Formats: sequence, structure tokens, C-alpha cells
Amino acid sequence: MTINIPKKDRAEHPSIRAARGRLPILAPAPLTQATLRQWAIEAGADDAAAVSLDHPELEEERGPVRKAFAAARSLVAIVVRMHPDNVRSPARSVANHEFHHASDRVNDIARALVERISAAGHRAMNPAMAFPMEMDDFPGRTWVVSHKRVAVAAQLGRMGLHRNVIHPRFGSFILLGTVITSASVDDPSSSLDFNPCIDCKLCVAACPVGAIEPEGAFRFSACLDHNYREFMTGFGDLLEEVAESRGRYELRERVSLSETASMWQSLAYRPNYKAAYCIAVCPAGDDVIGPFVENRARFNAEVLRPLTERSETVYVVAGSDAEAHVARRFPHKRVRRVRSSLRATSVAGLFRAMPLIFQRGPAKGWKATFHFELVDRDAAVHRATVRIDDGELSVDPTSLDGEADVTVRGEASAWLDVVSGKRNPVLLVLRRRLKIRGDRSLLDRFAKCFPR
Ligand code: B12
Ligand code: SF4
Repeated sequence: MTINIPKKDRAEHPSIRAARGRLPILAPAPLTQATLRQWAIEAGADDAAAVSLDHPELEEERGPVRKAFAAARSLVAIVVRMHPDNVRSPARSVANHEFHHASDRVNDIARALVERISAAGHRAMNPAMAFPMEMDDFPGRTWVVSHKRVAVAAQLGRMGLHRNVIHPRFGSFILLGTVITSASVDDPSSSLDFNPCIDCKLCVAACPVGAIEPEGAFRFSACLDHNYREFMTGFGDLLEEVAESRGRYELRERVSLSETASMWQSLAYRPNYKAAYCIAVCPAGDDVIGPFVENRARFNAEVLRPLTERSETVYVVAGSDAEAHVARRFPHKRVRRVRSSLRATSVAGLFRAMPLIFQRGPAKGWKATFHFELVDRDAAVHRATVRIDDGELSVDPTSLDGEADVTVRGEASAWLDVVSGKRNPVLLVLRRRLKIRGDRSLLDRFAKCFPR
């Protein structure tokens, strides 16, 4: 049925007439920190605080947040605590259950808070705790708002060495949420003047893939390849195993029965993290730190060692720093080689992802500068300089800088095919889709720093 109301009659529509009678819409009263915190606590949060979207630490968040909710003015950070003994158990099904239970609570609390704020006349919305996310943007930024950044700006905690927010009381045993609202709110009344992280480096010792370095660098791809084996990218890899296997017996050799069963459990009952040991062993936070301070040896025996001594499969990319780490630190753990989780689908994405998948080990002891000049389907030219210097990487995704040891020019899609292993660079050079100048052995070394 089509409804065709002439424009002149629309003003007489009952809904429009009634709405006109209620004009003007009065601006609702601003909300206070105390009110919002109270509402969040009543909805079940363990802590909460609001912060303006204009806060200087939230600069990178403003664009994505406003894209999702144009009326955004303030953010309410929500903290939900987890039960430490569940998260610490070597029976990881118990830990995963705790993660999912706390995740649901975060989402429920945020939803309840949104209703409360909107009943007071303000607009509000609640992005997911983490899942699902904006997967159209994958492998780029898929999250609407970074809950960690919001919680830190709202003074609810500080980033620990393990790159998670540590709450001064509950420590690392928290999950976070954010409600975005059009309401303006007064600034937090106090600021947290210390970092609850005590720099004990237990998270460094516990991580099976060496994702946390003692000086604070976070090895993103190591964590993603192992811990997220049963999430989006690990599942994709499993599909490729199925596609490549010549039959059921080959597939059974590639993927063990317990792996298939575990993937099914994740698909059916929610994905299981493989580790999260960085959070499990963290002694920080007033409510948690007692046993660590009282007897560190006993804490290590009861909390750290059951996880480090655990017999388990560790998922790593061949030739990665993570593979070397497991062999060196955890020879009793089984290594299973998998394909790299982050694959670039555009040139911009390729240069953005490089620091996330860079492996320091193969980059030690040599240095070189690489220039890229790649033309995409829209005829846009992408110029970038990549430098490797004795284990360190720097990427300038916008220009050709300095003298290059190797220059790669040509079609962006051709280079992406080389990077993904789909095509041989020699053939692409012969077909004039790529031009490579300089010492080609350096390109082999370069490739080893970004194993796939
Ligand atoms: C992306 C993400 C991840 C990534 C990257 C983690 C990271 N350190 O940023 C991966 C998949 C590895 C991950 C792992 C885990 N995560 Co996570 N994750 C997120 C997510 C979606 C956004 C994180 C974020 O804010 N990044 C931006 C800035 C602030 O992060 P950063 O630390 O400064 O820098 C890193 C990122 O920027 C990343 N990065 C930079 N550019 C890009 C580009 C792309 C495309 C990607 C993907 C990443 C990326 O690399 C940097 C170095 O690691 C949030 C949910 C959300 N919507 O906020 C949960 C969140 C941060 N995760 C959380 C948790 C609990 C975990 C795990 C413990 C899961 C588990 N149970 O095992 C592990 C812990 C790993 C660790 N030590 O950090 C909690 C943290 C709670 C807390 N106390 O702080 C959050 C807040 C979820 C929640 N709602 O509670 N996570
Ligand atoms: S385990 Fe120790 S070093 Fe790591 S985040 Fe916790 S307090 Fe900081």
C-alpha cells in the first residue's frame, strides 16, 4: 500500500499537529557526574565516571564517535569487575565464562543507563562492549569507541604495562563500557594521581607468545594470532585449511579433533580466548594486591606457574618472534603454525598494519630503506618509505624520504598479491606490473619481517 499525503495536508496529520502543540522542545537540564555515576551504579556498574568528548586525550576518538552518533557531547565510562579466581584458573573454560558473563553485564548496564539518560530528555547510545563490531571496516579500526581511552580520560584507571586499564581498587580484573550522550556533564571532580601498575612484569613472564615486552611494547599480531584463534581471523584460517585439504584425512592431519571441537564450542557458545594470562597474573589494585605483597613466592606458585607450566597448544606464524619465544621460554607447550591474522586489503591498510605485524627477530643486525610508489585502481598514487634498522621499524605512509636501497613501483593490487603470497613477484616484474630496483636480496629479508 502506498501512502500519498499532499504536502499541504501533512501539517494536519494528527502526529504532526500534536507535536506542534508540544513545541518548543525545552533543553533538558545538564547532567552531573554524581547523577550519572549513581544511575550507572544502580544499573549494576562497579564504578563509572563521565568525561567530555572534547577532552584532549580523546582527540582520536572524536571522529569515530561522532560518525556513529552525531549528537555526541559526553561519554560515560563504565567499569564492571570480574572475579579474579575465575580469570586465573588454568581451566580456561572457567575464565572464558567469566569474560562472557562480565561482557554481558557491561552491555546490559550500558543499555539501562541509555534508557535512564533518555528519560531525562537527553539522547544516548551504547556501543557494544567489544562484539559485534563494525566488520565492514575490518581489518581497519572496527570499534566505535575505545573504552580504554575513555576510562583513562574519565580518571577511572591507568594503562598498565600489559596495555589494559588497571583500576586502583579492582586492578586488571575489569571490563569496560561506554555510553555516549548528547548531555553536557561537569568535569570529573578528582584525578587519579598514580598508575596502579607496579611494574612487576608478571604479565611479561606469563604471556605464552611474548606479546608484552618488558619495556612496554605490545606485540599486537602475536596476541591476535594465538589468543584470538577462535575469533574472526582464526576462523577464516580454519576455512582456508578446509579449502586446501585434499580430503578428510588430510584435514584431520592439519586440524586436530580437539581443535575442531573447540572451534565448534566457540561458534556455538561464544568464542573462547586462548590466554588472557596478562590479566590473570596481574597483582595490581588495592583489593587484589594483598597475597602478592604478603608472599611473592607463594603468589608465583599459585597464580603464575599453573599458567606458564600449562600444557597447551600455542598458535604462531612460522618465522615469527612468537614462535621463537615459545621455543625458548615454553618448550613444553605445543606449537601449531597458522597463517597471519592481519591481511591488508588496501595499500593504505598495508602501511597502517606494518607496525602491528612487524617481527623484530628477523630484522636484527641489518638496515635498509625501502621506497614504494604504488598506483591503485582509482589511479591514486601511494608513496611510502619503510625503514628497518637493527630490529626497529619506521613507516612514513605519505612520502619518499631519503635514499632508497630498494624501490618498488607499479600496480597496488600486484604488490598486495605479492604480500599475500598469491603471486610471484618475478612474474609480475616480467609482466611489467611491478618494477623493482635495488638489491633484491633485501626484499627477501624484508619479507621475513612480515611473515604470513
Ligand atoms: C582492538 C582490541 C584488542 C586488540 C588490541 C589490544 C590493544 N592493546 O589495543 C587485541 C585483539 C590484541 C585485544 C586483546 C585483548 N583484549 Co581487547 N580490545 C580491543 C578493543 C576493540 C579496542 C582497543 C583499543 O582501544 N585500542 C586503541 C588504543 C587505546 O589501544 P592501545 O593499547 O593504545 O594501542 C594498540 C592498538 O591501538 C593497536 N592498534 C593500533 N592500530 C591498530 C589498527 C587496527 C586495525 C587494530 C586492530 C589495532 C590497532 O595496537 C596498539 C598496540 O597494541 C577494545 C574494545 C573497545 N571497543 O574499546 C577491547 C579491550 C581493550 N580488550 C579488552 C580485553 C580484556 C582484552 C584481552 C584480555 C582479551 C582476552 N580475554 O584475552 C586481550 C588483552 C591483550 C592486551 N594485553 O592488550 C578489554 C580491556 C579491559 C581493560 N581492563 O582495559 C577491552 C576494553 C574490552 C572491554 N570492553 O572491556 N584487544
Ligand atoms: S602484571 Fe605487573 S607489570 Fe603487568 S600490568 Fe600488572 S602490575 Fe603492571
